[in-house]
Amino acid sequence: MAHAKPSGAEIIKAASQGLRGPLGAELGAEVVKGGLSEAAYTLLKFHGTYEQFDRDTATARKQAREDKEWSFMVRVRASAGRLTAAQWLALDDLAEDFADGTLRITSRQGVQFHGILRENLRASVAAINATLLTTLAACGDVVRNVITSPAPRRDALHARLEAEARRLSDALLPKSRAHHEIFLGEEAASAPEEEPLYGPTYLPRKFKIALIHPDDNSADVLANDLGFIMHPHGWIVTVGGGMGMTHNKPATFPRLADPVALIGPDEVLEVAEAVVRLSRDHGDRSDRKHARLKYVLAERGVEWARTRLSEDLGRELRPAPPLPRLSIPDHLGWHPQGDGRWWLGLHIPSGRVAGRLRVALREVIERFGVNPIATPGQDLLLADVAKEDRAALEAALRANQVALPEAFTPIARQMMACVALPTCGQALAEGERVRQPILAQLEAELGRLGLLEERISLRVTGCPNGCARPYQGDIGVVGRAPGLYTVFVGGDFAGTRLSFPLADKVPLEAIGATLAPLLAAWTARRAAGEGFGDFAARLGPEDCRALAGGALAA
Ligand code: SRM
Ligand code: SF4
Repeated sequence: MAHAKPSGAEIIKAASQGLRGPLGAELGAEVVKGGLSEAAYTLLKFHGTYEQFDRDTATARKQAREDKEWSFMVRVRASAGRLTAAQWLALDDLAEDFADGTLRITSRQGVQFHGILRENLRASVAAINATLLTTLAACGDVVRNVITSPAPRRDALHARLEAEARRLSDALLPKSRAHHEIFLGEEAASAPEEEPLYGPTYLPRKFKIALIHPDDNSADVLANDLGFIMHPHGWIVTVGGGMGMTHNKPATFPRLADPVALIGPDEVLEVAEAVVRLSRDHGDRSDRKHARLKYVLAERGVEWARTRLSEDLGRELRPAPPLPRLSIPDHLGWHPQGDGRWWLGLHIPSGRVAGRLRVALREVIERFGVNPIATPGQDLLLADVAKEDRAALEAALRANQVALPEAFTPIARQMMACVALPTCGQALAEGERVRQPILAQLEAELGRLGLLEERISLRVTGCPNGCARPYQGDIGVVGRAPGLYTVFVGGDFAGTRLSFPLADKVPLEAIGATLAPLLAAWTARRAAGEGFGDFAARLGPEDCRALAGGALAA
């Protein structure tokens, strides 16, 4: 496809000599004032880190003619969210020694640190690498951390999902040794390495992969550029999902991936590489807001994609069968793993591990040697608990005032909220920090209607980029401007249908009241077992908006 002038990021990548550019020099230089150059900022993402500044203090500091408070967010690529006890303890040390004293479980089974100062960045990345984890390709225009079912069920199905996720995550890493040179002290290469899959300019945009079994879509497979859904004859390949959009720019939109092909059980890596090449060669490199593979699929269609992939692979790909029914089980609380051991799923509000929760997790992970698993819902599963340790582990958590899952309402347990302010440079409104007030409003409305025990998904983001996947699920609350949100409804709990906007520019404190009439209509008129999102979708946008409009006017 012929495209217009390449975007600035493309020019930076092309000149970077395999993701090096000015990084080594700038990170080594003594910092006087200001942030990194644009090239260094752009390339740093591929190494798993973003330069940020504290948005809470920026305005006052500017008025006082002081520099912003610069620091780095560092993202750990934890394939399939799996960590060992030793890795968690090392990450916990890092949170204390170099970051803001918190760890942040992400919506893609990763772990983030915030507030790392430039002088500690290399040491932080090296410390992560020393735990046999990496930050390489945790961000940037490459294949990101591959996600899957977090459940540590010790059966062939889950073993396969985990193994494929790890294999893809490792195999699709960039080949450049720039990361090892810049962060890990490896001797510089005489020439940039070949990137047989990515090529010298890597991908037009980020690229995300999930693998699931239909009985566990907690990874929201259809939000990914590429998905693999287990099928009795192999895998259904889904292509072209993504959440990001910009308010009032209809050319940008969230999209669920299409089922494109049915492949054999052992073709996952080969097909993944072909889909990566599809994105590499056909994604729009002139406009980063139009560069994701979802726009290629939206414009060219499924048949076109399957034909291109078949040509690339040199064999005809079978069309995909209709998607099976997907569902999302509850991973929180105690569950037998099937090997005599148990896991305890803990709800971590917004994934933020801080204060006494951090202390308690450290204590139980150290004492009982349990292995943590980050979930795609920003929660944490403690795996491999011996039966005889269950009571003591629970008591240790309770002694530290850690809220166990039963302390949360179903809507709280399912809730996600993105990071947003003060670190995220893209935030238009608060996310994580308004999780509690938004939840409290919804809980109050649900309580009034006798619906508190209902399973409803609620996802909050500080901007339309969609980091907590707000356009899937029952209710999405998306930052519009400080204190104002767009409220979405009509998606489904299982993540197979996109929602629609119910009301725009809703003040933070009116979110519950805006949803109240629709929730009331749901109790009165729902079909047996009908979820909130399903009901809203059945009613349709117009009727839903009429109900919400009345509430807003009141
Ligand atoms: Fe995200 C950008 C945080 C999952 C879509 N995301 C960002 C940045 C790096 C902001 C920036 O560009 O300056 C955020 C860092 C904030 C901070 O201070 O930490 C950020 N995204 C996150 C996390 C931490 C949210 C969370 O609260 O858990 C998630 C990290 C996942 C990980 O471990 O890799 C996170 N981001 C997602 C998801 C969910 C998913 O992948 O399942 C999405 C929607 C799916 C998708 O990709 O379409 C998502 N993030 C975006 C976008 C929009 C991309 C687009 O196509 O338009 C951006 C902005 C961008 O890329 O330009 C973005
Ligand atoms: Fe930042 Fe927006 Fe992502 Fe929230 S959704 S973390 S505000 S980019």
